[in-house]
Amino acid sequence: MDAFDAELGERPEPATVGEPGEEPESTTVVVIGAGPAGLTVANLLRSCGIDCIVLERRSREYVARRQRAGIVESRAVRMFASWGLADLVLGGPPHDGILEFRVDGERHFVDDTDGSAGPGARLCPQQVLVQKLTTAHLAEGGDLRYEAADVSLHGLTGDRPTVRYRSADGVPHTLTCAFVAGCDGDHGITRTAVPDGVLTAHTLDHGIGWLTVLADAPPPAHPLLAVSPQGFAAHFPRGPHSSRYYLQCPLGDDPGAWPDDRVWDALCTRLADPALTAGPVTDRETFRLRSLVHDPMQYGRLFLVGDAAHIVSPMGGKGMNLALYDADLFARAVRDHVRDHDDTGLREYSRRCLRRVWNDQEFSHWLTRTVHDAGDATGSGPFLRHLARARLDRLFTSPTATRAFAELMTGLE
Ligand code: RFL
Repeated sequence: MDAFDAELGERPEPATVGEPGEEPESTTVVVIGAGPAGLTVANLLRSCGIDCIVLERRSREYVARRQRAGIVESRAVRMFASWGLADLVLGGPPHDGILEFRVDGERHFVDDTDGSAGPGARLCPQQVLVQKLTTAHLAEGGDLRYEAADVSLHGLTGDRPTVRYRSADGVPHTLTCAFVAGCDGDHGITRTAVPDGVLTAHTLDHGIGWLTVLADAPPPAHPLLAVSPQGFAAHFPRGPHSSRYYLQCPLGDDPGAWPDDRVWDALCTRLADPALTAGPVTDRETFRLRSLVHDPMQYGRLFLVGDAAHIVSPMGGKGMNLALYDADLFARAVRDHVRDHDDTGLREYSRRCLRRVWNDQEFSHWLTRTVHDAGDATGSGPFLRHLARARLDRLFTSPTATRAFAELMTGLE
């Protein structure tokens, strides 16, 4: 039993062994999931010489194509720089630090840089980050196993947890490790390995529906949030020739109810831009805005990282960036444990992550309410609309309010 076991203060569960005749493999960390969180954990661990095995349910091609976030915020850029990995894993141009709010067609530009020294945010789409993290990890000889099925966790409160899975050819495998990183997103299995009653789920349904559309159409000059009586809309860059759009829509709307003509008409109206250039739509989906936090983010030797622990409404661009922050704290904690026998980082992991998670949840909630309440004539009612417009007015006119906004956008302490 090592120092970390003593800290657990629980009776260790016995770890299960593999199938008869099967020789378990051993590693320091098993990472479940090869999204931004899992790949960042893997790259950071490798860069300090700690071995890990990454298990991913999907194929490499599928994971590399998944398009979601578009900006790596300053905090995360600086995090990768502190590990010497920024040039290797970040793509895309720097974000110029300007965010546009368009309120009933009137343009307001807000500087969302916090004025501190150091590299700023990057317009690096999530799939580019994932592709670069994958390439970097494999180039360093990293062990990344795709199409891993039936992953299950055992003995999480013991000193050597085991992870079992089946490879694509149906062969069962058993891994033993010191720690498991649960980086398998909101619908993964790692959280389900935690006994009932250990984690508390704090949830919020915002009561707002969004249609999101990806298109091969010119990106905006600056990320753009638009408030209008027809509802919220947004236009974000996702590469030199592609854009992501958001349109507030009735809850439960089917994406099929939004053919191309309707999408472009609604965008032209809500963005107050009749000359908006359309392009082929490559993806369209509807979803409900919700927020979720699991507390604590740890059970025994399982550490939840990224979306496996929390979901943030997309307003404010925090989900992927929080995943990168968790990954950094987890990798540092394991490094300190292995190198210096210092378990402070492991003990403090959940508390430190959650402090940042709630800070970003609050910002995301504030921005979500503001841009929706300020515009949607049918939703929140006139009183809340006036309050939201007063908040926007303060943001556009008060340097102190702009500065506070910028600090939250950049993600700096
Ligand atoms: P991911 O990206 O979901 O990756 C989890 C990985 O785990 C795999 N997996 C398993 N592997 C093995 N065994 C199992 N049983 C497994 N179950 C699942 C999955 O296949 C997958 O590869 O979680 P991660 O790494 O925590 O990263 C989180 C981010 O993906 C997420 O927070 C962001 O995409 C959220 N998000 C945004 N974040 C931002 O910072 N800025 C944005 O602008 C932004 N836009 C968005 C978004 C999310 C969106 N969706 C999902 C509603 C826009 C949208 C439309």
